[in-house]
Amino acid sequence: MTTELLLPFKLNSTIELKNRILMAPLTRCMADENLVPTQAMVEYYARRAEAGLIISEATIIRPDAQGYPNTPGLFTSEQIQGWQKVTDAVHANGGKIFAQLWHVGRVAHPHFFDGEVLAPSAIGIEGSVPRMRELTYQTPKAATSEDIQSLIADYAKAAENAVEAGFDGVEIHGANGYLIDQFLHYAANEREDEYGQTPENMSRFALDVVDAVISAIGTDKTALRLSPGAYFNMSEDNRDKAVFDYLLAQLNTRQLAYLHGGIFDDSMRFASLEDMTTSEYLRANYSGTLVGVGSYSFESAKDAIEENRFDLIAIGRPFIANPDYVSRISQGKELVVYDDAMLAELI
Ligand code: FNR
Ligand code: 8K6
Repeated sequence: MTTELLLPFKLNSTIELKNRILMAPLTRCMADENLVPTQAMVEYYARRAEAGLIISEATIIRPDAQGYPNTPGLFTSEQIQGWQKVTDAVHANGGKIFAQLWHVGRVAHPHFFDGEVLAPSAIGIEGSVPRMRELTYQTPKAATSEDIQSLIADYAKAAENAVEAGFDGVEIHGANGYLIDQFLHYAANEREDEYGQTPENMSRFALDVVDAVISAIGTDKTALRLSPGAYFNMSEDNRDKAVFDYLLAQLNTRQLAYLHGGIFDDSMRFASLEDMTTSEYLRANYSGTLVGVGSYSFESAKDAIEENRFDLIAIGRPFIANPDYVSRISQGKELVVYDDAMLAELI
């Protein structure tokens, strides 16, 4: 079967992907007690090297970034060495892999680290850590200017660590209600300094992180995920669109490796985005390489790319169920249907 989806795509002058299918970042909570990738994770990623690009599960940049059990890190030498085994195995199988850099902000829980929960403002979320009902979320501390500068520096350091660990680049996790996204939405950001109140100020943290990572590892290796529509741990606000309009205009001047929408179902329309879907809104406002995602099948992704609605597709749950996703769809073979029960082990 020949289709553009299965042909090579140049992200930029230094990175060429062998096809347009990305494995979406998928948290699996399977790292060891020191948040080091295990041998089972090495094999799990190596089995998926047929993807044009694997994006790693979200990987925390420092201890207070953690909100779920056993999520891997990229801040100790042991973690860097653990990831080196993953990237070596993916490369040995002819694949490429980016690390997704993560700080959960107010979704963190001090059960996992010593210290405070940091966020743009002291606005908590309801509920508790998934599958750990006794760990209810706390009201975070509004980050001080010094906290913000140290967070930015730690994203850059984690990006350097990723390159040291052999990753081909990084995707900054700016989506899904976590730290960077919290700065971008009025529901979580009530700051009165240069990081709040206006679209320009609310975009500043995201842009500072992007620029610090670009300075550390170069623009060709730097990508970003954004969720312009608030949908996860966050409420929608019609003022948010102006923030993303501003942010995307700024990102258009930066030549990122790609921009990736964060959404579970890209047919969902957002009132706060004038009734557009995530990919429609990003395509209309962002001029660089765009990755679509969210409940796509091979067929619907093929149509979307032929219709120029985005350039690359990220596939999540089907990749959990089918390590050989790319072979199966290229050969027209049936896919194993994803089930949440599959999250219990790494196949
Ligand atoms: C996710 N998703 C996700 N997103 C992200 O940016 N970082 C992450 O670590 C995770 N983790 C994660 C775990 C699990 C179990 C699921 C199901 C999803 C979201 C994921 O990248 C993707 O956007 C969605 O799964 C939608 O794509 P599919 O699954 O419909 O192809
Ligand atoms: C987004 C990161 C979540 C990390 C937790 C991993 C385990 C949760 C598995 C549940 C998968 C179901 C996906 C549906 C979530 C809907 C969110 C809007």
